[in-house]
Amino acid sequence: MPYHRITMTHFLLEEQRRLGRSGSFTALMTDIIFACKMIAHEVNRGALAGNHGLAGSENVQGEDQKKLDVLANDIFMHMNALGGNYAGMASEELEDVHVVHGAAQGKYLLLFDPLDGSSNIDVNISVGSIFSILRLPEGANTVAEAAFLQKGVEQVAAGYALYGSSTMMVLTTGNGVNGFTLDSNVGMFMLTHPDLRIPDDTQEFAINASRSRFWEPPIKRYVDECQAGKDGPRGKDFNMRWVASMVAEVHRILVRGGIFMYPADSENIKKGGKLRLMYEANPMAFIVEQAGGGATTGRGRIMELQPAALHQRVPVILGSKAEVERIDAYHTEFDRT
Ligand code: P6P
Repeated sequence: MPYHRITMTHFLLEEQRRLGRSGSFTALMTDIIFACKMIAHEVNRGALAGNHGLAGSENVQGEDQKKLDVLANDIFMHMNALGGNYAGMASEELEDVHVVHGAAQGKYLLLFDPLDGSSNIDVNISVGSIFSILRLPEGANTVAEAAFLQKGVEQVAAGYALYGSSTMMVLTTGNGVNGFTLDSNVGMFMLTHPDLRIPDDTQEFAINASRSRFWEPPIKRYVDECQAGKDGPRGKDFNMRWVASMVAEVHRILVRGGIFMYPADSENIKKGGKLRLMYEANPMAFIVEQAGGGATTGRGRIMELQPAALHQRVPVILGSKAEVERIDAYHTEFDRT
């Protein structure tokens, strides 16, 4: 029967009833879903719509913005402002927070990387959107940066859209992780991956190996042991992947296990690492932990970090729990020497 699946909206309504949630949360997600559908359309049209290439501007990170970076950011901001649920928003593409309805109306804060991995657009490799939802702190009269600087454990929801061979959305609201695939014939995300769980063990690691000369000893030890294969200390062979698109890496890990590492190293340490805490590491850490995996800096749980700045960067090690625990142990041993 072709229509045995349920839509993402029906799934959210069922979860709302089951958890006794207010309808505003489902409304929040409806706007995000719309935004991701529109971005998927623009990504899939690619060069046909003149969406490849540079926008001719830089973002707050000092990175050249792609045309689709700007377009995706505009779509995310416009669509999510319409619903009236957000007090404010923060984007990788914007230096400052954006006040939407102020403290008077919106109860939530939306943080997002509108198009992560955008260096892959022109070469047609998967890219994605990452989002994180926080509550506006009780009693907050203004929506300033300080209101956003909450630990990852405070997230109400987190998710991503993956614009890949199929367009998918993955979402957690703190009750497990579920995946939805866009049926472009009817324009609806359908539940296709209920209750995603990350296998504790893996034989697949992901790291940008061109940076090995900068790595700290614990990371070098872990990767060397993986590369030593079945005759080495791990007693099994490993495979390596590197897509340069965090959303694609995390999705692969959710579906079949694995470990993703973007550690601080001797070259990026002055910036605190590569990936951003508030709208990349925290949402992905929430998703991975809710799927039974681990997400640390190598020296502590990512979601326990107290943010000091909106665009701060952080070391990221996430994926299959046993592997994250092993890498953490290597850091602990190293720090004791
Ligand atoms: P590198 C994309 O720019 C990103 O933020 C992540 O999506 C990705 O995992 C990483 O950076 C890629 O970094 O060093 O391969 O360019």
